[in-house]
Amino acid sequence: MKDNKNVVEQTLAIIKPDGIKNAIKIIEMIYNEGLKIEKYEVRMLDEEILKEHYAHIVDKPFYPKLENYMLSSEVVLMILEGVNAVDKLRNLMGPTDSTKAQKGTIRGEFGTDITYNAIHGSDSKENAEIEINRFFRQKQKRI
Ligand code: IDP
Ligand code: MG
Repeated sequence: MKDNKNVVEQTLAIIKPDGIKNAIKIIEMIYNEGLKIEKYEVRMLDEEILKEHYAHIVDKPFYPKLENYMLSSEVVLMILEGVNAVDKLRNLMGPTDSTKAQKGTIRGEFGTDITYNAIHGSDSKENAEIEINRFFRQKQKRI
């Protein structure tokens, strides 16, 4: 075990519109990985929060398709907690392109391709904090 790796931390997961119908199975996989849901909310996202969340790819040609997809139904936003939660969730998700994701990963089981890939997970501890704040605390701050 590497130093400083065995710490309880939080990460943000989003069950995307195509993942909703398998949400129970996805949550089961998350719990089997030793992570738990600290908080969750089912809601529609909007263009503004998506442009912020996907700022790193907002200028890509595929962005409009991604935005339509993410607006096509409600999503499940979850703060997950556990030892090494960020890496654990990313490993459990599999790679962005679902066709390259192994069976037993969430994208391997429930994703379709590189766009429709069932789940989002923060890619670093730093981004996890930013994303948790974006999706769960921003609303309260605006009041
Ligand atoms: P990640 O979700 O695995 O972290 P990112 O590169 O952060 O991948 O991209 C965010 C989301 O944008 C992906 O999950 C996927 O839905 C979509 N996406 C990423 N790259 C492509 C692409 O090349 N074509 C179409 N959609 C993409
Ligand atoms: Mg990403």
